[in-house]
Amino acid sequence: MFSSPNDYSNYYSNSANWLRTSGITAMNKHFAYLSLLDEIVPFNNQLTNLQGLGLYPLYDTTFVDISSSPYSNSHCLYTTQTPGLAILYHNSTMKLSSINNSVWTYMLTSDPSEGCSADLDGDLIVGVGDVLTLLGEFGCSSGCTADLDADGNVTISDVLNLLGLFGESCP
Ligand SMILES: [Ca+2]
Ligand SMILES: [Ca+2]
Repeated sequence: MFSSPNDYSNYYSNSANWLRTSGITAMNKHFAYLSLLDEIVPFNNQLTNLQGLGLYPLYDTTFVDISSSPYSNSHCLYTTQTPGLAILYHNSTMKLSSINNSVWTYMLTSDPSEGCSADLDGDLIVGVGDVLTLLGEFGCSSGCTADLDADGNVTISDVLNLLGLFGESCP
């Protein structure tokens, strides 16, 4: 997600309305990359924004300066890198550095569905909602989203596949 400067409302001391409105993009496809030392949006306000979105505390914050990809599979990343040519800490997440290169590569190339293909409704856990979604597609033979074993059809094999993953949570 790329955000605008008005994500946090000082007047309401809360995240902007549009952040707290549920969207159609699954939460495991959102990533946040913050600067702990941001001079424009204090870190606590940034966290409030992520809470409004639902990303935090679903994912714990991970300090990228002392960890490496895949950052415990967190989607809430932060840094204290000095801004350098970016001048402000507010922009330090975008400066050219090996840390940022690693973080952006992680955010832009990680496949949230990897290892959790059975989470069909994107709530980060394989549960009843996914079973119902799969059953709703039972018998599908083209363009199926619930074709877990990728044989082109949604059959009993996919049901068994899903049940085998039941209860799994997704990074
Ligand atoms: Ca699910
Ligand atoms: Ca199948």
